[in-house]
Amino acid sequence: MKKFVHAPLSLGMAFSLLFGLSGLPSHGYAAGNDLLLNPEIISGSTDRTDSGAAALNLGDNLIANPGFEDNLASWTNWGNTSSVTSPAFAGAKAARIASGEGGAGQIIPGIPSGTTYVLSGHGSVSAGTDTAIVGVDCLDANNNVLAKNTLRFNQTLYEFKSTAFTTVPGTAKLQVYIYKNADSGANAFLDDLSLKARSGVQAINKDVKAMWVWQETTSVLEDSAERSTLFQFAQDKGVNVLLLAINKTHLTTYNSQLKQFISQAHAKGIRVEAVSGEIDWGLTDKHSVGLERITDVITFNGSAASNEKFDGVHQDIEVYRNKTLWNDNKALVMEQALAYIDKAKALMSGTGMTYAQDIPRWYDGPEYTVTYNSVDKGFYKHLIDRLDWVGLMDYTDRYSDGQWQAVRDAQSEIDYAAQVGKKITVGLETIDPVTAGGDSVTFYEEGLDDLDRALAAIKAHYDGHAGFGGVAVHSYGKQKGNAYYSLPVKAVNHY
Ligand SMILES: [Ca+2]
Ligand SMILES: [Ca+2]
Repeated sequence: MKKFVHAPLSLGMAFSLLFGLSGLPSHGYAAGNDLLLNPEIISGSTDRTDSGAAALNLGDNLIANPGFEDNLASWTNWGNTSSVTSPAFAGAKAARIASGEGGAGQIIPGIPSGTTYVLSGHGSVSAGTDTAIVGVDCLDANNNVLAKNTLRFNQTLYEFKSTAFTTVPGTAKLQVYIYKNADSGANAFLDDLSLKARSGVQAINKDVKAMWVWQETTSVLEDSAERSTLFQFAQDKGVNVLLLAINKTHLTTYNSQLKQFISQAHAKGIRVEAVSGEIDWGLTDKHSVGLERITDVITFNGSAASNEKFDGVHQDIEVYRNKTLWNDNKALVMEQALAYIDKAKALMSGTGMTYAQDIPRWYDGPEYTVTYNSVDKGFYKHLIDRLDWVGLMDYTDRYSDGQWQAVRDAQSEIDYAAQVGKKITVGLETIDPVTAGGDSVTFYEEGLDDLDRALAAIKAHYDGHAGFGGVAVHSYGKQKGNAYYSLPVKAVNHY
């Protein structure tokens, strides 16, 4: 049963708890920055959604009829394959490969060599002794197979998997296929497949899948095995934006490791943003603390080669959590939080990085309006106006009336973002219910199957919406064992 609890738990709360429990240091503080005292710099009016850095994207889906909604149209049936209505992952239909060996394929011509593609899809089996496979072969002009890449599924509920590969020399075509060996005679199910060309580093657009990484930063900088584990996990889950918690030590003591980490991520098409934030950084007397962190990142980027630079600064400053001040005078707190962003944007101007913050899903409520710069409107609108993009903490596992609540709760923010040329990235929560502040906040008990359905529903609902900047998952959580990294395929299925 879902609890219908209004629980505005924050990233920061989870962050503080995680750091507190792990005994890791919080962010270092230091004195203010004189740059910000120059009023000419504090314009706050310049919108820069395009950082000017290598901004990249995925191409169109090259697979025809990728969700089997048109049965097996465009697919060549290699045997034992049909379309079924249950279990479908998305839409009304999926492909089933019945007991015995079988599969279906399609050939995509006009493929250059040396190009990177991302293959992803959802798969399941009727018995875990069998394996459902989605594959893509590099073919030469004569249909000889030059290289193979596969995704393998062994769970009885749908899983999402992803991999990236680069076409080998001589490639002229790709053959994408679904397949099952004879094995145990179980059924394999495949749905919602995708094959897209990738170039450069992920931009903030509908193809984003972001993931916050909090307490693992030091270990992934120090330990090559931990770093490989993170990169492999990102590839498997299709994560192409890492929101990496960064403190002063990471920028200085681990300077060379951090540069190496970023360049390795970029080589995989992954965007990397430097995350920091405390709840009081939005208050006037603490503005200098948050701004100093931005300056530290700008300094770091200034000493880095082009492929070693952060792509953005991302701050998690949830001013509503200054509870006494917030309850006493919300308008004042909101004004100070907006003034902070104006200073931050001025500081970021010309750096080539984006500036983003995370906001809770309920900021669009009618009680959160404020007059700022003589304009009276919703706090969330003022925020979206100023930020290059926004991570929406759309933390609810609720499903009713045929839709995920998270889809509905992102609508007004995404609609407004489209009006002002910004992007909203819709985040879901996976950390344990105790840390999250309630089981209805997180997909922890529901597991991967429901999480992936909710993520897919968000992408499907907002596909093509100008204000949609993809999805996000909070958070990696390997070190604590309480979040995405260790999320089971299914604990309790609420769907
Ligand atoms: Ca489908
Ligand atoms: Ca839950």
